[in-house]
Amino acid sequence: MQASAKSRAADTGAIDAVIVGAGFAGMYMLHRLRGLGLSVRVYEAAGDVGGTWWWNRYPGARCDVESMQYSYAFSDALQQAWRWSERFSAQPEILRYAAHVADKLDLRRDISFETRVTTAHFDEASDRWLIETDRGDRVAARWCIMATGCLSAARTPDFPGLADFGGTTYHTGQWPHEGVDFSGQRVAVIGTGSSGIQAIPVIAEQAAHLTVFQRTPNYSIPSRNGPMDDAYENSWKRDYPAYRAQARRMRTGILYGLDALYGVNDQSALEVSPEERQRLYTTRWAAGGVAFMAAFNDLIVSQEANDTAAEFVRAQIRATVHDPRVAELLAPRDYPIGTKRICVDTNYFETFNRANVTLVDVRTTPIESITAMGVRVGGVDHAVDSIVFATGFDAMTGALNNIDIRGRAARTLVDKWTEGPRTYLGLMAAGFPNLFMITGPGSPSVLSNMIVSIEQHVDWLADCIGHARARGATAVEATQAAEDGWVALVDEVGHRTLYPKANSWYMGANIPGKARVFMPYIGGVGTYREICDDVAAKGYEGLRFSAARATGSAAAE
Ligand code: NA7
Repeated sequence: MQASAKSRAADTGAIDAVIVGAGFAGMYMLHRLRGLGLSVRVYEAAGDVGGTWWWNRYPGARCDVESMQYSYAFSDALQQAWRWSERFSAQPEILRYAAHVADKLDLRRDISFETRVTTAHFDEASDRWLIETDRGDRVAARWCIMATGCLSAARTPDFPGLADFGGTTYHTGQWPHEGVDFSGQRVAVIGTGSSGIQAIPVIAEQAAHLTVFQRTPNYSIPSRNGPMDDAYENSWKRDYPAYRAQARRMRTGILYGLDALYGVNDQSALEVSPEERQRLYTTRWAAGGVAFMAAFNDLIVSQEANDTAAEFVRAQIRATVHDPRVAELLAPRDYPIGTKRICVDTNYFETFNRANVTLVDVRTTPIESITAMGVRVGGVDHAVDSIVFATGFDAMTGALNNIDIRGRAARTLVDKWTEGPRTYLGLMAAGFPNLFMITGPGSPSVLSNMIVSIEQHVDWLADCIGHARARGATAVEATQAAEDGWVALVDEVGHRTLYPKANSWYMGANIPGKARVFMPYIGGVGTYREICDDVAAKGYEGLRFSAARATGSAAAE
């Protein structure tokens, strides 16, 4: 189905809810709010549904959560009917799935595509958000739900000379929809995070020459991707609801396959013999995927335990890459494994054995400038025809801070978050009534299977909004005390792990000047769900419900 035509600027008057974003979060939120009988408008900058999968069309783009688990669970009919073709789905297939869901639920009639929300201002007299878009829409909505994604504000570093480059530049997160043919070209890829690691092997097969500019090497586990096995698919589908329920209780919201062999091993890496450790790592390396990190229960809390896993991966890199100098450059050393987002690849390290691939270390000598001809490092010019920026995103807060959001007393969210994001449960921020974030900072979000976390947030929010409406409240707001308590907990739990040791986007470290705060809640998806359920069961503890002055009702705690 084609995306709808651009909406014309419209003064839509007052509606119940605005949702910003039509990725998996916005789509399901729309479905749930419709179910409550609310009038809803969704604004989406892209040309169709799919969010991150609409934008990230770079070669090799693929999900690192297994296909059988990276899909909606709210409809058994949907999960039974859809068939995935590979163990780990590629971007085009996930996008087709998103479009299929939009068709099935007839979502597009409430979505304005190619429309970016620019401002959201809270009107204290009416308890409504006044929302404007770049197409001139103006609408007043009781509820404003930010389904803006955690990794949606693409970032290209401000390299000197960038404007002078005579070739073509691309960002992995804003890839041209018609695709790019690199045949016969000299290509530069800058960045070796998940996107770079997926794109590099595919581009290397097409380009005449590929030069990879690496600042920080990454730990990457082979995906062992392949066609979907019918028996595996059927075993999931036979008992889908039960497996989904199990996954929701896991730390990451992921069941590591149905084979107990690859589940979470509740042993310390230090309590088994070196031979047994090696055997377990080898088995998981052979099985592929992020279940590698579930080999022991202390890999993210104990440096000593972590060192054993990190050394195992370094040994694999050395065994794979023929040139020992290149292997050493590719072997991460200065941060614990898993504390920067672990990568999952197909032939990444093998790609550096190709004659047409060069690795340039820009850690010791940073990129000096982009010139008309290419990339200059340490006075050496690397001539290229195209540059691919795989340089990541202003993660978790970027998309929110790009909107002019003003809450009570016209305070901006940017101002509130100067020292790092502050939320209650990653869902709301004090002083910003009726503004909800799906998978916001302070929730498990990027540390989890995003669709599991999205469904949990959407269901919780739909219940919360239903609860507010039932009691005649026109405003729901996190109390300052509840927010303070949650921020402290997120910080405390984060610091019980090794995560703060890495300069990661989880910490805001990839954006110059951004506050260094560990942003996601790392207590686990299962634990987090229990906390949220408990909050709701206690009458939404930590939230204040009130009625607008215009209605004459009194505030109700
Ligand atoms: P990431 O993981 O943020 O990776 C960005 C990469 O770009 C990373 O290797 C950076 O090195 C590198 N980078 C950024 N700025 C520069 C400069 N100025 N010079 C050289 N290299 C630079 O983004 P991805 O898109 O790969 O992945 C994001 C998430 O999307 C991923 O984790 C999945 O969840 C999906 P650094 O490590 O900062 O030294």
